[in-house]
Amino acid sequence: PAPGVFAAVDLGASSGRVMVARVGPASLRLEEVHRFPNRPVRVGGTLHWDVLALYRGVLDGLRAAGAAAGGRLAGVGVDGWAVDYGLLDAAGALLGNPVHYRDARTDGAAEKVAAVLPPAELYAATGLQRLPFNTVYQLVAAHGTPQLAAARRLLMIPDLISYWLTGQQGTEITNASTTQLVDPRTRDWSPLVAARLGIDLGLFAPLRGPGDPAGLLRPEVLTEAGLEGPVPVTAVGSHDTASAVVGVPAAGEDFAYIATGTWSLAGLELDRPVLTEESRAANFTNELGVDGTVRYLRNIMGLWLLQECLRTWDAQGEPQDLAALLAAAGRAMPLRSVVDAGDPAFLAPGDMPRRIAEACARTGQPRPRTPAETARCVLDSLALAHRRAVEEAQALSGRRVSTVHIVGGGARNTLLCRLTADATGLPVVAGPAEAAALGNVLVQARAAGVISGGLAGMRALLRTTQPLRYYDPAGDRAAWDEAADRIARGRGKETGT
Ligand code: LFR
Repeated sequence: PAPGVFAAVDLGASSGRVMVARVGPASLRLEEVHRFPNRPVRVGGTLHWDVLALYRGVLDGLRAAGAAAGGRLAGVGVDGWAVDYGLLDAAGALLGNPVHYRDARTDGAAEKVAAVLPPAELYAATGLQRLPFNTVYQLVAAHGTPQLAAARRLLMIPDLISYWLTGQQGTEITNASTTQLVDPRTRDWSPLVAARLGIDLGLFAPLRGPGDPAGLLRPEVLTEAGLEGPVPVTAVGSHDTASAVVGVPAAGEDFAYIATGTWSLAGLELDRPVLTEESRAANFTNELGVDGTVRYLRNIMGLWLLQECLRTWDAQGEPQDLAALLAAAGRAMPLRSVVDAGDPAFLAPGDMPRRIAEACARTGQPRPRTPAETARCVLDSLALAHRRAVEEAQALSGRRVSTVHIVGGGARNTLLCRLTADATGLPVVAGPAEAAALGNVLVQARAAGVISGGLAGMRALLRTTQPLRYYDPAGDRAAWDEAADRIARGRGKETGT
């Protein structure tokens, strides 16, 4: 088969990008052609995504992709963050701006849901971790609003972008699994959960899977992007984390992954869900992956902690240079103060340095005083949360691992990678940073017949074509154990257990 030029649209919480990949059976070259900021907007007390600005960025990106590819693209795929959605009226028009998962409208929704569907039953049916913003909680929070009443269709964000590009509606399964309305055993909707929560499954477009056709770019899009048609759009792992896990360059099965970016998603790839009571208590999720896999993982606050510190320092007139800050953090005293990087207290936007310092003080540790000390606290804490997730995922699933792969933006953060190797006591392979875009184009290329085989083959192609970095564990095990105990004690205190 001839090499093909594919475009990946990858929408992250802090930026969107369009990447062009030249894919052949033994070659894979990725190039970023357009990156645009994703800046949420607060309107009337509600935090929204600026979805038309994102779509503008997608169109500009496709134009840049066309220019890089001589006007001809073999395909386009769209992935993005999970759980959020747009509502359409009966004519297919968007009803309002999609709401951001960090918005406070879901406060108290989990309790409302628990009153009609006990958490143990909900977990047994969906295998999803308890995150305050799961789609079901958003829908329960929106219950009775005129907007939801007027809605005839709900499209997850990547599916909404695909709809605007093609005119065709669908619900891609990897992202559908984050709604908490899908049964991970049948990989289909759970009528039980929907009925108990009064959610109309007719709102959702038919399910489709990674590799399924998702329509053709509309003529107006071709014109705007300067592309020659036809250009097929393919459903990929439209949840960015599903695509990022395809992009993990692992050999064999005994690996853990940490997809790092705004979030750290740390866990294992399994072939069946773990729905035990222990798994629920540990708050592990069973999201659906490409090729029938299950992403067994836990959400950790991730580099959001640092991003939000940077934003705060900026607003306070003390802007920090990231490279200099990370270098200073590398020299700061290790493990002086650490926080629980899984704590939902860090979810909402707002003064992050203060919230971190308060969490340290509450658990009897010194408050970080400088930006470097705060950054060190964040990175040590993330490494500890990575360690805990990797250890618990193994214990709960019975799968042992010998390597940890770090993919996504955090793979560029050498301090985070080194600390994760030290904390887990396992070798870390870092890269690719653009794992989601790579997973996106690999699934497209396979659907187009340019490459063949399963995840193992795609990963072999990544290993031979993408630059990777290796970190061997070093450092003082006892110091990491002691810091992990400090966090566990603090967690016990806060939950009263
Ligand atoms: C990562 C991610 C996570 C999801 C969170 C919210 O970008 O998709 O997997 O839990 O964003 O959608």
